Amino acid sequence: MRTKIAIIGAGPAGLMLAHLLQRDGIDAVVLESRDRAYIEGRVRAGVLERTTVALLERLGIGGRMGREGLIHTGTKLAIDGEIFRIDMEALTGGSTVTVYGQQEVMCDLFDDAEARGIEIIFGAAAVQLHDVDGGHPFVTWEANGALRRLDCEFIAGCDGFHGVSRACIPEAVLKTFERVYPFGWLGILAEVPPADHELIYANHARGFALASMRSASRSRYYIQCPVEERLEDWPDERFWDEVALRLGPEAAAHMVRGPSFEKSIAPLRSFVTEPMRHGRLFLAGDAAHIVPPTGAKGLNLAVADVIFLAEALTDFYRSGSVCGIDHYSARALARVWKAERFSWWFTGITHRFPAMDGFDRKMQVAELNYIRGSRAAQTMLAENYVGLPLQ
Ligand code: FAS
Ligand code: PHB
Repeated sequence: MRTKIAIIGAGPAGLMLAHLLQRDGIDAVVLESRDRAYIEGRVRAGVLERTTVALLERLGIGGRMGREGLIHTGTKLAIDGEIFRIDMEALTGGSTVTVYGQQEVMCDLFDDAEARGIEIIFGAAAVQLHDVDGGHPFVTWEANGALRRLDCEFIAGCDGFHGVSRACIPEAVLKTFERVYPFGWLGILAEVPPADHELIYANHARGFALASMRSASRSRYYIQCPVEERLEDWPDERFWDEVALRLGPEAAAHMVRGPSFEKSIAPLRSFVTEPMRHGRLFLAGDAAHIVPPTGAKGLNLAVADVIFLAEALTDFYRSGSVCGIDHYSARALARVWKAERFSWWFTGITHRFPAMDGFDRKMQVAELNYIRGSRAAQTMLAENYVGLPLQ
């Protein structure tokens, strides 16, 4: 087989890139190790920045999001149960976010990929990248016991944190930056109306909690928990009691309890790889960087990466210019580091760190109270949360 761009991974990064390249008439083939049902089954992101929403609309894939997505003009923070609102729309000159689950985004991307003839090879096992820093890159994989080969001109490594692409950049070239947080997020999905029509990020002496949703009848809640925590130690009732405590009486009074149909623990990490390009290999999304989900940036960063990458590749195929390709890594990393800083900062003022003492806690509360009373501080939070402009 031969194509121009071999895309490894059919998550948000890989599929969005495939749609962008297809729109620009650039051949690409997506290689994915799992099947569609597995990818659509992963809960993950819930908040879409304006740039992600705009891209889905530009690609003509925003119909269902437009009908079912929830536009949020603000978000809420709570300090030991005292809730205050950040009017993001007013503070950013009209920008909002859209609550629309990653599962729904993936379903829409797959539906339209089929309709547009985008080639996705599912179940591609043992994917290997070859000659990424030479002139003739190619990818091999196993399917039904046979070795398959795809010759290409460039490879887009969109295979997530645990993929194979990043390891193809020689250690002498690759620099990684990491912060592993001493806690995780225990999250549930339940078919109950949300406690509030907006998200509530709660800092509490017992630890962080987040009240989110997927629709007016489906809620997503998270509490901070020790990384080694076991799911079996958290029957629904204990979870609901704890999240009610941390959200505080005002939100708890509106909280509807019900059986969870999904429950999982996610570790929290900040991670960045530099550079995001090596030879003819480009990394995008979680393959190159991870943010703690506090800032709701992971999926949105993956989308920004592939917007930059598609622009660079389209420019190359249309004009022969390598300018975009050569600047892709620096351009993407400039945005990545700002999102890393915001996600790290927002995690720092909302979570309970095991090593914290009384003074640290007072600093957190003082910073949150400063935000409560300062338009400047709220503006900083709001403009980062809705998504910084693409540059
Ligand atoms: P993905 O990991 O999504 O996709 C990579 C794909 O590559 C997968 O389908 C995988 O099967 C495939 N693959 C892996 N190895 C392969 C191989 N060797 N060969 C072929 N294919 C391979 N982000 C937000 O923006 N907002 C949020 O609210 C938010 N909440 C989150 C909550 C949780 C609990 C978690 C865990 C994440 C959250 N995120 C959030 C981040 C999340 O959305 C990721 O950033 C996003 O899925 C990244 O997309 P990709 O880079 O495409 O990677
Ligand atoms: C979610 O709804 O899953 C969600 C929302 C906001 C975050 C993280 C996760 O910051």
